[in-house]
Amino acid sequence: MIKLLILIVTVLALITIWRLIRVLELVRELRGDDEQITDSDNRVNGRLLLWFLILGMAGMTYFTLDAKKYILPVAASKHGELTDSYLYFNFALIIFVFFVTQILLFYFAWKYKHKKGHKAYFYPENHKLEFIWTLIPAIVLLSLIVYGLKLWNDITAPAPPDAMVIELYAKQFDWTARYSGADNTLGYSNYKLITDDNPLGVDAKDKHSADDKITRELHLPVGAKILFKFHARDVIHSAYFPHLRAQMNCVPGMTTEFYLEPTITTDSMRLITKNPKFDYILLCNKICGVAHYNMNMKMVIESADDFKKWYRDQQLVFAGTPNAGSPVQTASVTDVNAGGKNANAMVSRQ
Ligand SMILES: [Cu+2]
Repeated sequence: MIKLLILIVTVLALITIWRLIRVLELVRELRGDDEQITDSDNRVNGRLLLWFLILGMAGMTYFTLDAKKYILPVAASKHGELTDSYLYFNFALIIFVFFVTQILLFYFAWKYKHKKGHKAYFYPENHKLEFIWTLIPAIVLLSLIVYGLKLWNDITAPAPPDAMVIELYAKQFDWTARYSGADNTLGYSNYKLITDDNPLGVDAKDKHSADDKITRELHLPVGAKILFKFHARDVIHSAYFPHLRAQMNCVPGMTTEFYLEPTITTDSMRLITKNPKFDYILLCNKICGVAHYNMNMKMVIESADDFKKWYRDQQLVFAGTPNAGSPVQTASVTDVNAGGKNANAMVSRQ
């Protein structure tokens, strides 16, 4: 109620000011003043522009520095350090150009305000000047684009063959990880093989499936080379690792990949962020349905020894089934290939 009253008072005040200005204008007209804007008006406006510059710059600097608390901590992956430095270089450049252009803009508006008897110098063109101010931004932007493309190429380059393969499986509304085990090869999977006991549709017939392990938490050994293979069951999801500066879409019917190397353990990151409760997180970054906001998985980056200990205790994909290693009852991959039109595309051969 108070808010509404404040709003009404503000609107009424604005209307009053507007009407007052109109009255003053009419008085001036009746007096027959033809000089609408005087030198003193220009001086006041010039000074106001300078104050706008100073207060605006101060405010912008203060709020930008204050917003630092919202940005992510240091990147925890090898390529993340590169993308961050590229981003910060861009920020520095933009801020520099912003300050130079805005200071000149408002300074000139103040310095060259209209004075009685002064006439503006007519200066329509200068080809040399135009050439310089076109060439310099063009060179800067081109180098940024070329370097950015090179960076993108490096980030998305194929993973080395010894990278540890982990599947990330997205569905409404959770994540499941599947580790490929000692053979470092994920067993076949197909959506037609999905049952309550086999939520990822892993084919038990495939010999590579035998040592695959399914987990509800994502653990990564620090410094290891990791190749993620992404799958989705229902709609498009997006695997987003904010602290690793990585994101990849998970698309039903196809395998997408992302290669990365984590560089900072959870424990070290807790010290860096001075937050003893800090945890890495994997989020879904595509609005995939009503519980999208809640689609996440805890991620732990730890030493190789701690990882081994944790991994030993994880369940094999077919550990719970009585005939572990035998064909899944619903369908085999051969049936699926014979029956389904697009089934081949759904089978992910690793
Ligand atoms: Cu999702």
